[in-house]
Amino acid sequence: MAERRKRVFSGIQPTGGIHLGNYLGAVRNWVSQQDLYDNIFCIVDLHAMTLPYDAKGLRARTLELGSILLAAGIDPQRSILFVQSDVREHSELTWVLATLATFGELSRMTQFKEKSKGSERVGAGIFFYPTLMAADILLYDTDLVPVGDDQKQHIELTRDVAIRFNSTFGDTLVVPEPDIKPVGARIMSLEDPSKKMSKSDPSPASRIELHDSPDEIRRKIRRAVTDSGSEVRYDEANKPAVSNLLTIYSLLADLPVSEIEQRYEGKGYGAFKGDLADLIVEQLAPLQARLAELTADPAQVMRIMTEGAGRARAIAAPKMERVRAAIGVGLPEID
Ligand code: ATP
Ligand code: LTN
Repeated sequence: MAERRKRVFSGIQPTGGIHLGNYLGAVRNWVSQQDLYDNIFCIVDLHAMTLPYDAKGLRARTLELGSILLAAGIDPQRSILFVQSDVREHSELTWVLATLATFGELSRMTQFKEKSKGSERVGAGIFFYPTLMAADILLYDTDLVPVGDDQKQHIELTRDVAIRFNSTFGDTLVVPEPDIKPVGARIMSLEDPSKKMSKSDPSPASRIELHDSPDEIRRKIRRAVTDSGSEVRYDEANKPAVSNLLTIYSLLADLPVSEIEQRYEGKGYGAFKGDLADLIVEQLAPLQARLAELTADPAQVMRIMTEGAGRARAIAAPKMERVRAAIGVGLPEID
């Protein structure tokens, strides 16, 4: 008998367009691995509520992100694509997991510490963020979670909570593994190579967005910080900015870094950056063309995601029933 294909689950927040870090660290891998696994991808709108946000624009951003993911190559024939809040079981399981995660564990999350730093009023949502993410993953018997490096700690917590659930209530939840690639899992800011490229960076010049025009892409790459010297060489410790640009080049051109170093030997940063900008423009062009088509047909995108929610619910609802039985809530079954 054929072995069950591994189940992949991952999520992305509708907090704005997506950038080259999201694409190279996560989305591109989701797309390229679609044939290998049984895939579920989720637009996590409930997570987007954990920091102050504009409620009036959230639905539009959710739809836009759906179009971007489809344009990037998520194929509804091979993957389920849906919106988190459409499947109510995510919220229900979050509560259960919140009773198992400890205050100490959640307080130690780097993302919580960073995102709550300096705010006067810290909503409890950002504190419980990892239990919602754990619920996303555990509802679908997920084996593998493809993400960027920044999510590693949240997946560790998910594993710990699943193991705790199983030892308290009996074997119910599948303990997932992270899938973090050795290259591209942490693309850095174009303005400060000590920080990751991020949607929440106030400076748009720090990131390339997937819908940036060719002019914007060329300008951002031209202005991207470089290191002292003029050699195009990979050296994370001494040349973090150039190393980041080399990583981007290598992933987009599908060439080893050593070959790119050779190609630009003695040529300096200018030629390298010009070609890198051309490469980004060229690689994003087909995606942008598909995005324009999908944006013109929102009904199609909505249909795909509504159908995706139905397929997701068909997995999540019976799973939640098993969790309810294991934890003992509700009335006894009569036989
Ligand atoms: P923010 O930086 O504002 O917290 P984000 O850019 O991390 O937001 P998410 O929706 O939280 O966006 O992330 C979606 C996916 O992209 C996750 O798998 C995350 O690990 C990955 N990712 C985010 N930033 C990077 C980056 N700079 N390099 C590689 N992967 C990244
Ligand atoms: N926290 C993730 C987004 C996310 C996610 C998930 C990723 C929410 N739920 C489940 C993988 C699996 C982030 O990228 N910031």
